[in-house]
Amino acid sequence: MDIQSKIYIAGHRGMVGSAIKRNLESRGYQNLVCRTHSELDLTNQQAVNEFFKTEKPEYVFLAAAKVGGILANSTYPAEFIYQNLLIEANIIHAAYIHNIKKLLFLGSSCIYPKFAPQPMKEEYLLTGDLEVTNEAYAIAKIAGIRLCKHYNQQYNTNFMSVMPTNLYGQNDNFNLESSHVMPALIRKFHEAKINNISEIVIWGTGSPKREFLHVDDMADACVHLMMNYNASDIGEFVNVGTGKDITIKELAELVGDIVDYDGKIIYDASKPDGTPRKLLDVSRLNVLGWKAKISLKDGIKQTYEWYTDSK
Ligand code: GFB
Repeated sequence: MDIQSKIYIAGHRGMVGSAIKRNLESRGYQNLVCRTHSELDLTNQQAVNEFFKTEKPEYVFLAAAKVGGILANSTYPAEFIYQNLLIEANIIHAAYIHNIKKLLFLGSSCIYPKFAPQPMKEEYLLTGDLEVTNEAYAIAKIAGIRLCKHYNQQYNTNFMSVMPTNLYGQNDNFNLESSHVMPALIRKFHEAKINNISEIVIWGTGSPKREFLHVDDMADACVHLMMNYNASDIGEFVNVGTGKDITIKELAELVGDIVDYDGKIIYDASKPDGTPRKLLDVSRLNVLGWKAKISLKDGIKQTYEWYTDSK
């Protein structure tokens, strides 16, 4: 990928796509192609083909997806599987038809079995049953990985996949019904603090463990892999995470400290916990020369500042 390369970022307005765009721009890449949802509907095969035919991108970051937290995933499984399958199939097939030089597909750590041994190595894919709350999304993401693998196998394409752990950062979704836990906690603590509310309610038991990676680190890993490797160098896909996890209770206490809220935390066990633990084994990524740089504390501080500034 040289500095003049024409690069398409699918999903450039989302949390991950916008971070990839910032990262590429900071490295001097200027020939970036982006389309908003209203300009290009990625679930429309004909529109996607027309776009690739006209624009002829050389490199593709496939960061467009329908995403959400545990409640959105379990309430709208049909939308999660249908939309994600269409987006992936349309872009990956068009990338093949139009001879794209390299594509990077973003999956998710929920592709692993619910009770996979921890930390989870890439080879644990499809070794057990999935977590029910996000099975639909996980199946779509597994299909994306296998599309890349089988197009490489049959057509000799250069399509790579990465599996991010739970991400957070600027441009995240802070809607309490559809968000992931990090933005939900930042918002709940902030609103409780400014409205002098003495207790906040968070979902589940607080005992599940999660690994959190700042989206600027995620974007940096994606660009590092695109710049330096081909699909044949990295195995079927690469996990991207920090290698460290914490309980939701510990996370709530940390966010409470950063927001400076000293009220009580109540756990609503009628809400789902989801998978008990999902910690990625990041040794393959480390061997490929990349490690996370942003500490959890700094990342949450930065996200909290962004959230209050953007209001
Ligand atoms: O981030 P989250 O929605 O998704 O929830 P998953 C993580 C944990 O935080 C769960 C708890 O145990 C939740 O019960 N939690 C506590 C909360 N309070 C809240 C709250 O106010 N909001 C939310 N959202 N959670 C998602 C998958 O799973 O992870 C997706 O559904 C995707 O498919 C994504 O893979 C990365 O980590 O459980």
